[in-house]
Amino acid sequence: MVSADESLHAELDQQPGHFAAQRSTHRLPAIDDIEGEGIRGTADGTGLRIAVACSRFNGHVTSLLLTGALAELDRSGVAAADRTVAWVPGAFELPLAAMAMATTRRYDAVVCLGAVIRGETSHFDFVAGQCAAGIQRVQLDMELPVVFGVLTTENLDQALARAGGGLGNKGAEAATSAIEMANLLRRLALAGAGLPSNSGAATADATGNAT
Ligand code: INI
Repeated sequence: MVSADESLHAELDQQPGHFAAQRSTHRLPAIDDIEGEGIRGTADGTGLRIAVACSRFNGHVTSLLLTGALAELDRSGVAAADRTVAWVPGAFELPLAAMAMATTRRYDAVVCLGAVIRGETSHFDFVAGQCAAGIQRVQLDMELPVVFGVLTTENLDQALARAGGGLGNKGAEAATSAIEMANLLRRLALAGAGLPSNSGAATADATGNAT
């Protein structure tokens, strides 16, 4: 049985230059494979400073997300000295840790990693909902990319599939998104499109590269 997601990818793969290269490890298309007009954040992490907040709850899943995220930061050129990993008890605590790290203005983006797996109570809904809302709030309030690398699944198998199993690694995707958004914000600032108060973040030259 082919899922709607898989058939969408199959359809997009028919288009020249689109998507196929990145499918084996990521479910996001590679930024370089998107054609046409528009301002984009590059996938180059050189010079970027990235914070990661990771939940200990469901740690056998979140440690896989973290491994994926760190490997992706390495691959993208983010130096080990330019990243910080902070552990929190559960996904509910991710927004506060993200806020604390964003407040330092030392980072170009924050990646939040967690795994909320539905149990038999409504706890899942509160934890997942407040985690997502809190992360979005930090991102908008702090005018800094704060990426939602939190799995919200019905069961453990679904979580493992998205933590380096058959459906890629959401932690790696989150790292990719953080780099892209950090670079995009630099370019938008250069283009005069706003976020003037984010002055504590690293500066960039006309290409969006770190200076
Ligand atoms: N935290 C998670 O990260 N994932 C879960 O699946 C989860 N469930 O299901 O309970 C969970 N709960 C803990 C929560 O995040 C807080 O740490 C706790 O409530 C203390 O504030």
